[in-house]
Amino acid sequence: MSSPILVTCGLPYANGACHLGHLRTYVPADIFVRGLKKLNKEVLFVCGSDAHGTPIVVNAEAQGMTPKALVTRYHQHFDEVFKGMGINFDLFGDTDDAACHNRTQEMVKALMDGGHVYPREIELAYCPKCERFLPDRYVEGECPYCGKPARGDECDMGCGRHLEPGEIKNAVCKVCGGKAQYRKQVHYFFKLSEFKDFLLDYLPTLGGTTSARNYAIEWVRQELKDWCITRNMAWGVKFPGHDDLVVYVWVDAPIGYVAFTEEWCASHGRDWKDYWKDGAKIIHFIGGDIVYHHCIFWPAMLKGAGYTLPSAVVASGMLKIDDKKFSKSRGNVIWVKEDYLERGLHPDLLRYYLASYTAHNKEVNFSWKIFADKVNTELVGAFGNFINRGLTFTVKNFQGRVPAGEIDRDVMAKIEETMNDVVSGLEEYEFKKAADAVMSLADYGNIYFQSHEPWKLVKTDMVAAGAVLKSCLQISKALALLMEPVMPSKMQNAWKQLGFKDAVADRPFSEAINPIAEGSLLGTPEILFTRMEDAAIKELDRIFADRMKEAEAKEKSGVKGAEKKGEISFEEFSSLDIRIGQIKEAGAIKGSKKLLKLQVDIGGEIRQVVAGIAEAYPTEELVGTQVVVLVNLKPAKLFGIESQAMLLAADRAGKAVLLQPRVAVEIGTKVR
Ligand code: B3M
Ligand code: ZN
Repeated sequence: MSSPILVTCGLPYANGACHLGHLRTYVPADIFVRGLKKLNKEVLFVCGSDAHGTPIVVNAEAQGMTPKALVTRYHQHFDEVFKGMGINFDLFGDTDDAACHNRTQEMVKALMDGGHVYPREIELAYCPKCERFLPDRYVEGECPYCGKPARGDECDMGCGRHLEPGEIKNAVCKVCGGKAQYRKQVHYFFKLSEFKDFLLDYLPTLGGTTSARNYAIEWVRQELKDWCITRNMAWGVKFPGHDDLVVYVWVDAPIGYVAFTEEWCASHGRDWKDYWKDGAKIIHFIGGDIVYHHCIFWPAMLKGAGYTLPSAVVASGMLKIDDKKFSKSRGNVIWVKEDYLERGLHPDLLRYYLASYTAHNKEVNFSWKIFADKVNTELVGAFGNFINRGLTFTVKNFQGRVPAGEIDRDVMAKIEETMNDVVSGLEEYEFKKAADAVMSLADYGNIYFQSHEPWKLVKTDMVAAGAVLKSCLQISKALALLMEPVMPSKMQNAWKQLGFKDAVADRPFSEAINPIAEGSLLGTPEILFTRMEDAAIKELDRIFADRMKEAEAKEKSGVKGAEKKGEISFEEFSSLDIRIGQIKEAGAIKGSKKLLKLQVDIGGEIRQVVAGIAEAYPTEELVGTQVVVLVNLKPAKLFGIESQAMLLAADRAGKAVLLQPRVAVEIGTKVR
């Protein structure tokens, strides 16, 4: 047997729900693995949750949970969604597994023993108020290269560079909002610069998508700085010999690939070294934004520690929704569980969309409209229709059995050509090529059926009719076999309708040119794909549009800005004079749609207040209501009118909601 193949997918951060952008990598990888199995290859497919790193710690803190609890929650979520989408990992692990801790320590020690790691004193952002160092996402500031606002480890709004610890300028602590200082500390560096020649030799031999390889070569040619691999945190994999340090998340995350292989091998009586020490074929599927880590850091680490190098890195293009850049905060997102699976939409439809929309390294645009068009025209109109016509016609006229006769030679040739295109599509990581080839076989089938007019032949020449239908059934058999990697569950259904009792997933592609047996009993024809009606598309579009609107309103009302602020003392709080007041008069302000001029009784004294509540309350409703008033705010002029206090309000979908005491109290009562 040829050497085994290991396929991995980039590890999702266990820090948020699965969205459509994630599937852009996982679905094609699953298609690829299913295809390899149909070529009788021995293939192992692993992935897992990325459990470490500062975003998880920051997020867990904000939600009042432990990082472990947060990771467990999202780990289960991803596991469930992947299964729901028919993505069948042999193992879906978690980088906080013991196996990952052990393997990481092992590899880091190997790198240290090999002289590839050294300590160096650097200046790091430190928050004197929180009394801690501020790794990665704990700090925000300015990019030292382009000056744009940046996060501790990444210039995400500017030039996109990876930032090394201490590089960020004008650092501010994300926890308390205070200005950070820079303090000296010893950290450990991986001598990446020493691997320049190795990488320049290795990268041209790396398979996968060309753009990934070329980017990486370009970066290596330009600059290769040593890489700081330790962080001051408690959550993560301990750096050997230093209890106060963990390794940077991008060290242990890819090591997860090795650890998951070990875990699978341990429970299957196999040796993980067959994969990672003895030159198996290792193929990484990743998002296009993490090429640097997989083509530069990772091969250098593997080389330094003496492990098998990846043979291919397959990077997917990004995903847009309605031609707009995907963005969670802007609501431009489709959640796989909530918006798709839980609405009863079939996973295979989305799998087909993602595979067939465009080349793997290009950007996919998703919209419900295109989705419905693809389903209705390609899957219902062409593919499903063809299989159904041949089957129902045979069942009706040939007692549900495969008729006798020779299969048309042209049909066999077309099937063989399709099979070759599917295989070369998979080999080239061009999943669109594979899906399109099968779809064109369905088109060919429809034309074949139409032009041979079996509905006429059954009246004049049953033998000829039988031969035509047998050829059609052969095409259907090929369609089910060749499309199985893309639409596994729908094709299992088609397979059953064709009378097969086993799993289509277990049959090789080559079965497509094995003639369907004369006289064998067909199953009961049923509709494979159903039309997406306009009403359903409208509803999906509405949900999406509402989410965008809600996000926009949130943005305006500053809910996003309601992150933790710095602590204040009780004395500082007490310096606010907040009282219960009562609105006595309310009137419009000329030229402003939003503002009202109010006279508010704050307990024996009337204050004039300008408040942005015109869109939320009609003036007549306001008079007589009790409100919460900040009395000692410095007066300000709005639209030329002096405002001598401020009403407290919350925000709901962009509109003000006034705060009120739960029961009426005496006017002027102090709020404390
Ligand atoms: N957890 C997710 C990302 O950056 C990151 C991938 C790790 S792969 C070893 O897309
Ligand atoms: Zn920058």
